[in-house]
Amino acid sequence: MLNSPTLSDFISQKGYLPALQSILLDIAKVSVQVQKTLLDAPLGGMLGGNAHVNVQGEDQQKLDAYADELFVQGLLQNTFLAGIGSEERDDLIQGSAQGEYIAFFDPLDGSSNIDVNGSLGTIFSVMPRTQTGTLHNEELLQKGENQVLAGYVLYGAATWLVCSFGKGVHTFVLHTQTDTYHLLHEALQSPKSGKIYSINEGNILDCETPVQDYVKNCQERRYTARYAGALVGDFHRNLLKGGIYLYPATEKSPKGKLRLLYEAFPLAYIAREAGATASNGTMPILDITATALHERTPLFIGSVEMMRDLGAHCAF
Ligand code: AHM
Ligand code: MG
Repeated sequence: MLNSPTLSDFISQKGYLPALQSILLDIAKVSVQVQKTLLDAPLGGMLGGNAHVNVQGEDQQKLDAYADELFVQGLLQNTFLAGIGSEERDDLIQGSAQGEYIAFFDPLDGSSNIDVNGSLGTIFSVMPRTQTGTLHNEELLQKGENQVLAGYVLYGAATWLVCSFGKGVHTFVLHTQTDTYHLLHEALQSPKSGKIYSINEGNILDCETPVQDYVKNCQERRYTARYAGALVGDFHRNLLKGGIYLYPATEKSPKGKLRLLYEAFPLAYIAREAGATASNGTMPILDITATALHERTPLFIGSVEMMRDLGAHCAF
């Protein structure tokens, strides 16, 4: 398998825009640091909270803050980036005024898995700028379809980097002896249908009736329920095997829990490029125009036939 191309060689051979190649390679480089940090975290006193509540109103974990710092510092050096938006930061961070792109991050997704050695992830999205000079907040108010690069890193039993430049989805696996990612799948296609549904069923009584009906339908069909409490892991499994992930609006989170710019947009982009699809229950995720950095959205994402079945129960 080590004969397969490295991430760097592969994206260079594909001829993607040099600026985007450079941004992705920097993300990959930081993800290796994050992976090493995760491996040593339990013995290094890095588990648990840091007594800080982030802008989301969520208890920040030490590793949330650490991963955020690694990505922000690592990516701010990239002069193609005019700024960075992160789940852990209140506002956009200014980068190079000459930069032509903005990067959005969920530096460490699945925070509730940190202390139990469950799977974790990093989600990233890159958008072009709409103005020049100093980065303005209104530049993040773009549609998901404007993304030019998106993906995620899954820190599981192995570390995978999954990305798309808008021409198919490619997966890479980290070789830990050399700290290099190597190609595993080129132009990955997700199954058109599947039998896995992923939802926090503890919330089911707080979901709208069409979502309850759909989940009941999955149970009647004897589908398999799988929910890790970590979006990247759940999405990745369903992408490979065929399945659907649902995080609807609930009484507790009337606008949904997940964030549009750095969770829903990038995963919807990957889904589209792999032949799957994503919706907020009313419209395709990639057609939504963001209105704020930390905007939340309901998210339904997965295999096209399962999404079609869900549509029979919901208004989309
Ligand atoms: P995080 O980015 O702070 O980790 O929150 C997002 C996570 C997702 O990874 C996961 O799918 C979801 O929240 C789980 O939420 P819940 O515990 O409500 O089921
Ligand atoms: Mg997250």
